Amino acid sequence: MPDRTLLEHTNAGGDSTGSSAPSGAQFHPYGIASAVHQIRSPLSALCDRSGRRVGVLTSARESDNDAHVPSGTHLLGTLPPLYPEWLGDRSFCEAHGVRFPYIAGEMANGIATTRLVIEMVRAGMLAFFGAAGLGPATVERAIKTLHEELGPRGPWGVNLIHSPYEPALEDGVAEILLKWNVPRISASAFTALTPAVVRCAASGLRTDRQGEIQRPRKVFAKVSHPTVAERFLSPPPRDVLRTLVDREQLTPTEAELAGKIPVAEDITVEADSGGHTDNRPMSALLPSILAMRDSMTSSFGYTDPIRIGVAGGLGTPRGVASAFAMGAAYVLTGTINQASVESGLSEDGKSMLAEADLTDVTMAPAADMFEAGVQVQLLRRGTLFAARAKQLYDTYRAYNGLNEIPQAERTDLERRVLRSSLEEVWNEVVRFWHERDPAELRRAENDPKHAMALTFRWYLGNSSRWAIKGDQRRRSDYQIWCGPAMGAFNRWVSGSWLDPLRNRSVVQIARNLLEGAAVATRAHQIRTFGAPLPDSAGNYVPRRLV
Ligand code: FMN
Repeated sequence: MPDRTLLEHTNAGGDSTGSSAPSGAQFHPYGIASAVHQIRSPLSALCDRSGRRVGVLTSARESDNDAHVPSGTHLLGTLPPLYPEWLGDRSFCEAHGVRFPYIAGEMANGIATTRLVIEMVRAGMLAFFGAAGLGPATVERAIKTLHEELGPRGPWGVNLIHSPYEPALEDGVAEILLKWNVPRISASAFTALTPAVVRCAASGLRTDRQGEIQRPRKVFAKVSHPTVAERFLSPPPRDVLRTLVDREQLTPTEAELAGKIPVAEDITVEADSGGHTDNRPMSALLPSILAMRDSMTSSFGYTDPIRIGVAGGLGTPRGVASAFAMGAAYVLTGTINQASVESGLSEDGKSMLAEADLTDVTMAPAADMFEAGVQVQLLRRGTLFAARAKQLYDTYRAYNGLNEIPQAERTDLERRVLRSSLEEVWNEVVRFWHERDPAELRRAENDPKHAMALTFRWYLGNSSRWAIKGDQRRRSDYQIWCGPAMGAFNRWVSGSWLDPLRNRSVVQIARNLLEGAAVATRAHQIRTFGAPLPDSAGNYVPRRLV
């Protein structure tokens, strides 16, 4: 456990007011720890005459430190003020008109609500509305709200998720994003570049008077694999551009300009995260993609910077600090925002997340790519969803149709998992797909295995909705996407101001993470001078930040 007394003492030194009480030289570990938290003041490292004791001196101005070096000590070096705003790549804040290099990521089915996006943008951060899984009409309503509340050009965005099984849906959402000229689009789950995502990146491209290519909107790409990163770091494939010109969805000029620039200039590298994830460690993935960015920038001769951000596993200030230290231009969080006041998840679901520890997560079959065996990471504690979804997947693998399932297994599925007869579920499946895409039903008529997949996907799709609605009758079936960041976050905030769910606004979560990341960064800087820091000096206790 961190030393709370020390933390309360040290936290008192730095806050968002920018206070910078001048103080004398500190050689005692507790005094040094206190100086660590005065991140907005310059800090000098000193050495005594023996050359063995290292201490620090903080003051309002860097020049003061030079003037006040106590006799008998000499200056090792001076650190400038450190603001959370400066942790990432300055070009990120400039390009997107935000104060902080921080994004609240999209969460499907509107769990990342319009309210969540609005709060983040008003606090100087970027956020994406969770459009995946929603019908085009709902997505359009949300865009209208964001337009009205935040203006047409504000730093808000919407997710465009690749839908390999429903290409018409992907095209339909892209059409709406373009119709409303949504200023930022987060493209995710793409393995190859589809016409929909290329159209979003290229439509409206033009040159200004200086001949520079101007983008009317910015596409972010979320990637967890180097080959996908490579596609977004390249100009779009020629054949896709040609198709779009033939369909009159791009002009020849737009296609020509698109051929000179990368599809995306903001690439979010996603490590082990909640929801869809390859469970890759950030420390392996990020350096590889940073190197790829550098070599592709040089080989294509790009002149504008390409920013690489990081998502996955971020739930503590030290985690965020490590992402920036590794070279992330910005950070993006997901899981921890699902338990925020503004999230669309039910209060019941949020309270389950608040109980989660690091290892209370598991992988289970995904609703959208069930047949392909794709899995998502989700909460294990307090719900039996993962075990039940795996049972459905095993059954799907074992038989060619519902009729082949032996009676005992069928009864077990109906009683324990579906809690409905297979016939009742099938009737609901027919109603749903009749509205959404009747072609699925036609396919199921001729393919009993597909009919079985649709039936089982009924459970996987509804289990998310039960969690969102907080349907107590199906509590043990809640499907709540969640990564290890949740447990890390809960441990960090335990007993602090951010512990109660009512205080976990998405903005306070972000501001505290960034403030704490600046403290952790400062502690690291001071450590490199050889100052005797107490172990917990870089810890930060959450508080209400204004
Ligand atoms: N990412 C997407 O690109 N599209 C989504 O629809 C989507 N839905 C999500 C829903 C939930 C409940 C969660 C927890 C994550 C979702 N994500 C989605 C991923 C997040 O946007 C973000 O990239 C990820 O959560 C970051 O990792 P973390 O969970 O460790 O914070």
